[in-house]
Amino acid sequence: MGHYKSNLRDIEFTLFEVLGRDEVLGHGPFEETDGETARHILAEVDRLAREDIAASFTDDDRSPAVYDPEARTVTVPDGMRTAFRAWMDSGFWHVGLPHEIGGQPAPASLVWAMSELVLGAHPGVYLYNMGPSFSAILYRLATQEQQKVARLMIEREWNATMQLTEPDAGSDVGAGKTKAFPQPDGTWHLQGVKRFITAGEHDLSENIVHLVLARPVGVEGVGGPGTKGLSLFIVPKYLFDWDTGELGARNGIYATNVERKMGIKVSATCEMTLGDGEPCVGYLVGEVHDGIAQMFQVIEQARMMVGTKAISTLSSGYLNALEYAKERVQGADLTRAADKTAPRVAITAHPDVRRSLMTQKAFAEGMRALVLYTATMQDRVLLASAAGEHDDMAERVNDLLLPIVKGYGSERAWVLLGSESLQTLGGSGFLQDYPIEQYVRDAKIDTLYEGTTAIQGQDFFFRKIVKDQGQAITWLAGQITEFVGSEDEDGRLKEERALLGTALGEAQAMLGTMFGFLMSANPQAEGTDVRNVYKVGLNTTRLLMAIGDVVVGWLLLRQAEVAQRALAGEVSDADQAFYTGKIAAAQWFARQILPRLAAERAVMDGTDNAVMDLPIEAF
Ligand code: ST9
Repeated sequence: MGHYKSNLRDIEFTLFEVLGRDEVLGHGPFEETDGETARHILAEVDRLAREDIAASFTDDDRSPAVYDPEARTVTVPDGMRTAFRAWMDSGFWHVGLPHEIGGQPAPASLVWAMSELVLGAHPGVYLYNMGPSFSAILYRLATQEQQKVARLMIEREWNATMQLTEPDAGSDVGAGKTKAFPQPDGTWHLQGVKRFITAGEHDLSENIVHLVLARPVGVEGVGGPGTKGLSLFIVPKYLFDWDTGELGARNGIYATNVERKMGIKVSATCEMTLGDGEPCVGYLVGEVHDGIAQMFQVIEQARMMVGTKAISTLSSGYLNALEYAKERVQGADLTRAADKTAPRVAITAHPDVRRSLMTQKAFAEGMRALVLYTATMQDRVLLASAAGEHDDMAERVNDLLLPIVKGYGSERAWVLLGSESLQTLGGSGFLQDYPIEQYVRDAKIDTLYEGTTAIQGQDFFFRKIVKDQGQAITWLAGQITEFVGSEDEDGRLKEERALLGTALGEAQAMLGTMFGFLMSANPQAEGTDVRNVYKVGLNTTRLLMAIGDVVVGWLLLRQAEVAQRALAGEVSDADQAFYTGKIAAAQWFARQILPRLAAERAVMDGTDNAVMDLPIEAF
């Protein structure tokens, strides 16, 4: 048995029974992907993920990609090559891409469900396969001529990278120094060094299309300071014939180092040097110098991907822990602890193990629902766009939820993997005989790349709530309030609804406190102190986590309600257990997790600037 334990039953339950995806599958732009096809795809991807894709996950960690500093090349291990090939040959990566570039349009919810399976089985396969999703974004942003590049990326299976980060420009992308010099033929020559570039160099595809942010030089009106002065360029590894895709000269962009990392070791994290001694040719994306906004279309996909990866890893971590716990016999039942002759029991009999397993289950399944619910907002956006309309609220709610998926999802997953999933195995969890130590190492990056948790917290409050003037958060709170006020069939979830209502109230009060801090920092108002903005900054991550808990608690209860209805009818033994577990997980979360928000609120209420006033020497 491979390391990866998927949960297709829960994916299908969430997609079809809870989120009603049959309503969109097979309709409008998704005509060729109906419900039956979607189920078939999921079953096939699930099998492929567990068997072929997961096969080299461990070996690829132990013998990662090899960098040759002389040739400046990266060779991936054979296992990775085989797993990657299995995914490419399956053709399923076409699902969700537009027709115009050779794809099969499908709802984003289906695509993210598929993504969960691949990311859980072997994140490296996904990280070396950014070409398709980036080509779809490029197609949207490109000129007609450049759209040929997007098509070639699909046709010839070219990989892609996103290049923002530099040695002195990490979270602060606007500090980037890479320059772009205009050329008489309309191209640009780029010069600079990019850092932490995922899959920047490798031997899995004949060409790599790098999407690079750089600052134009010597052109009036563009190239100013900060993120707004950045433009986006297509920078291929090999120049090519834009009509046939035939490769030409090597372009001046090289991997000049590959990092040694704690996790996801198979994914080559490269330092890229551009235009050092030979020209690095780039093509401005579209006809506008609007690099940061363009790049954020890529970043949004990537943030969703990171959250999905983390959550998928937690789910497999939980299921591995569960399997171990069912088999591991240790100690007597607590009721007979004093009796040294009492029979030894499986550790699932021990209360603390039960606590841990149910906590893992509730978070893993609740956060899966969070990912898929967020994806339904993307479905709405796609449907509206196909009808020539614009679903403003779906866009806003998707934007609001992205930092929760990424920031909250990765934090909760990484902590739970270490503190609960690995812990369930006791000392064995620390061994490389089991996959969880690798999961912990591989999942840590999810709280870091694509914007750290601190960045997600700031994005959530300042951009997705304040700049949005609270529109999306008000809509979402309205949905939750409506649910709290409704009744389930037999009143079994009454107490949990009330707990959700209380937690929502705590979160709303926290939001009020944050606005209070912000207003008291307004330099334009009288009697304020600009340093009060620190009080906001001290609490943005807390708010993100609190609202994440409320949304997950709500989605779990929605699932429980569906399970309750199903149990009222005839169900198989397997479904009886499944639905019973869904209700139990929702109740557990409502009773064990949501009440903690009261403490978070109290901590926030008591915020002062003492820690900011402290001289740094006192730390
Ligand atoms: C990295 C590599 O870490 C990791 C590789 C992972 C691999 C990726 C794989 C991807 C796979 C994808 C799979 C797809 C699957 C298929 C799916 C198909 C369905 N939202 O606030 P301002 C824009 S890479 C949107 O003033 P500062 C906006 O244009 C490195 N846009 O910021 C805005 O203008 P305006 C990752 C946003 O103070 C402008 O930026 N690095 C958003 O100038 C300026 O905004 C990072 O993630 C947003 N949330 O700069 C950087 N935010 O306001 C982290 C900003 O007029 N740092 N814009 O609209 C940050 O995010 C900073 O907050 C900052 C600050 C750079 C934005």
